[in-house]
Amino acid sequence: PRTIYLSEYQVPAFLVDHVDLRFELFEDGARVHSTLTIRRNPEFPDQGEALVLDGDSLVLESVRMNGEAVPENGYQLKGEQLLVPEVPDHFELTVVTWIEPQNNTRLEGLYKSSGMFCTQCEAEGFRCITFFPDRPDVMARFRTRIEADRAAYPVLLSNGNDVDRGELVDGRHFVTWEDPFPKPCYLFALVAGDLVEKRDTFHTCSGRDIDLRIYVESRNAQKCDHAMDSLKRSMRWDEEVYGREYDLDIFMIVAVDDFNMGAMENKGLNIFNSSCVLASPDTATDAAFQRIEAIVAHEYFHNWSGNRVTCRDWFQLSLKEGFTVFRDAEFSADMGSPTVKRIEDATLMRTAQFAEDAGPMAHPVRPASYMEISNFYTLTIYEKGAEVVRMIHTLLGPELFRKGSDLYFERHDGQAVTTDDFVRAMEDASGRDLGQFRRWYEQAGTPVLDVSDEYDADQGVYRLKVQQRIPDTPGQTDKQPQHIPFALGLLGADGADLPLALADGDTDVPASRVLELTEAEHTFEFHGLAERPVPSLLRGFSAPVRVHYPWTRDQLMFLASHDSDGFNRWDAGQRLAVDVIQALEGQADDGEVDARLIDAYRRLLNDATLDQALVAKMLNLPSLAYLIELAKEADVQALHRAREKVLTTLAGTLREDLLACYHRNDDSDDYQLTPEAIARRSLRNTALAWLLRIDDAEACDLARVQFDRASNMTDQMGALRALVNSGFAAERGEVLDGFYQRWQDDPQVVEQWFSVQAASTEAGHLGKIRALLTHPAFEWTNPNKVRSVIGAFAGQNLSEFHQDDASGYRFLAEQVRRLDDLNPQIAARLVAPLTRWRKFAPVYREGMKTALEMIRDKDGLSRDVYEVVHKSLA
Ligand code: HT7
Ligand code: ZN
Repeated sequence: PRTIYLSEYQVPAFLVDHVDLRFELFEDGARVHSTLTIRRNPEFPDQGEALVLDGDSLVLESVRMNGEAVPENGYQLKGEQLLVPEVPDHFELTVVTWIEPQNNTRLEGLYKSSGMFCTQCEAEGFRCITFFPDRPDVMARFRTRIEADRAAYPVLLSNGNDVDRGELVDGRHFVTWEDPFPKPCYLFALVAGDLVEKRDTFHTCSGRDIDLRIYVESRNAQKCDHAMDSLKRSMRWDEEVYGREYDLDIFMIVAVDDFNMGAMENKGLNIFNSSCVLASPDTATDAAFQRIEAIVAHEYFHNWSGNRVTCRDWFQLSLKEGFTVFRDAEFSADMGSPTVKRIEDATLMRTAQFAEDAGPMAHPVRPASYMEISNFYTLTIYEKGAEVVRMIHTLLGPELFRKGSDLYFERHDGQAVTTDDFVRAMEDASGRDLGQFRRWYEQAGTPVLDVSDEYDADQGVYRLKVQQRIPDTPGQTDKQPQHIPFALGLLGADGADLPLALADGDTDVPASRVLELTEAEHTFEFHGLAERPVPSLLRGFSAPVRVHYPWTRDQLMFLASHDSDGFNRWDAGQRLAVDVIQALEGQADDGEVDARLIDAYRRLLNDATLDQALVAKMLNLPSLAYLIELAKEADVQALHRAREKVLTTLAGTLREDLLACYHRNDDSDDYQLTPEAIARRSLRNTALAWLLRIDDAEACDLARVQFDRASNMTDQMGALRALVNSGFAAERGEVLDGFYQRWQDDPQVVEQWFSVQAASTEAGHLGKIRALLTHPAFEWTNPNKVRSVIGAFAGQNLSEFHQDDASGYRFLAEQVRRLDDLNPQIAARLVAPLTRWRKFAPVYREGMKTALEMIRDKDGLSRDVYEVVHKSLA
């Protein structure tokens, strides 16, 4: 496969002003009539250039130019592209193609899901529908007529407003949609199906009424309220926080069961993976409710950050994704607990994005090259990209940031632009120079901050030395220092924040500061300190960096109970637990768990004055994935044993406290989604899970009762998961069977049922995972089911996946080879757990590498999987 480079970007040779589409939808295929109004781009250097349109898996039926048939020697099919050598400066081109949505298992372009037609055009799916310059900087106005059988497809949707509808012969009908906003073709959408409509209205800040509609299969009609409420909250929030009003008169969401990602922000017609939109308390967990709110918001926010202002090319993907993730994170923080949201985001960064940034697929937030763009919908583009925007927000402050975003939207409305344009708007609005800051977009890898300190008691001066280094990544060495906002505080012996005076005699000094790191090394002095402070570093995870500082366990205990920054309290607890686990790694079974950790957990469990949402997070031990990420050469089984030792010691020692915590948080009220209620359920289910790790009989009874009586899925799933991960084999079998019997007709719940088993730590597991693949509810063509079994096993069940006989790796390789023929995007994503083979201890490494080679050697490997495997083995 060819590598595409950012440095080769050229403006498009032709622009498309208007697209007129007519879809004839049938059971054995679809005929697409496309009329493009095209003109040469005056900015393109060669005004004699041939017209080249992208295509993929299309059967070409006819080509007409300005209404006249183009003879077969007047165009060429070159590879998958349609080339028309002789074209005037302005013309209309009509192309008719035949496609087979019913056979489309890649789920790119037009495909069928549960009997309905739907589309996914980002990044390069539109070319699977018709020939087109499939690149985001070609923006056109679309008019779309959909024709289909009325009985089977009563609902026909596309972008914009419906402007015409009527009956056709043979029981068919049509609807025509017109989108007044020019858009790139990746935002095109079409849906045809037998769907029910849930309606609501949103009254905008300027007094317009927007017609809101969610379309779902009739069996899901009762599961739309949360998404609708989330949508209205998002619309209000975007008006209030960013001054962004919705622009069309109608906004639609459609739920589809087969979808490669979470959702898609098509203009006025968002298409969602069912699991990211449908929820009711009895079928969706708290986490699912929160995810739905965040994804609904994310897609809605794209209407401005992505659709009104879009990307010039796919190297700029983080322009829309990083900014929009930042926006949805702030929204979620405002809707719930900001500290908890920050902990969740930082955990994802530190566990998974840092791993990506240290692996063979590492790339900058603005990549310089790719083979297959679908592989670049990564944590780096999304999450690190959001952290980069957050740092601009931190450096500028909220007012100047808002000025910058206003300027960005105003300056670039209707344009396809670059991350550099975004930064420039921020600079121009604030007067700040972000020249060095731009390195965050260009340099891959996670910066490391080595921090050391000294205290001069005579002068009352505390000195903090901070050195930054950025590790090498594929194709990048000798990196330059980055501009890093480094938030910190200093704690006195009483646990209170000390004033941070940078010079003697400073008055009115803050208790927390954002220092700006720009050099490879800085030394900061803090004056007027009568005692040696305990540093609270990188408060709020103010930058996506690793911080190394030699905290003692006592200091960490102290920070975990006193830091005024909630995030750093949690972080101190995590660091303490990591230190204890790492120290136990490789020790014989009789290694002691530090009593201070047990004391810290006892206090957390019993102090009802603490913020319970934070306590619920602090109780979670660092995950095995995080411990692997921190290791130089990960011995997964040794880390797992050490972590289990800590967990079971805590559970055994704190049994009474856990039972008390469980009963104290008994939640018989109606289901509520407040941070307090979520924390109660989380605490209660954590207590249950821990007690079942030590096979506590009383807890087993509690879990059985909770499972039977739960009025919400969080509690039912909490009990199920705890039992599935316990040694109570009979109970485990019973609840799994009972759960399936009850929920077998609900695909979203069945997905959860699959993943709780695939992620279970029950020993001798692979046979059971294989059995799940032959279960009647498992579907190879449904990405959610594939993720819930294969993805959950390889991505979450690390102690079972990493076996020294390499069986887990061979299993994954087999499934990837099989999936590659069905859905390359999903296959490529599943390879991820193997890509970091170099990071693991030798006993694992060879097996992982061999599994990658097994995949590499498959005939007809897709470009998607080829890129991941070859880069991993390079
Ligand atoms: N912008 C959307 C990306 C997306 C996507 C990309 C590749 C393949 C399938 C896909 N489905 C959706 C999602 C988002 O970030 O909002
Ligand atoms: Zn997005």
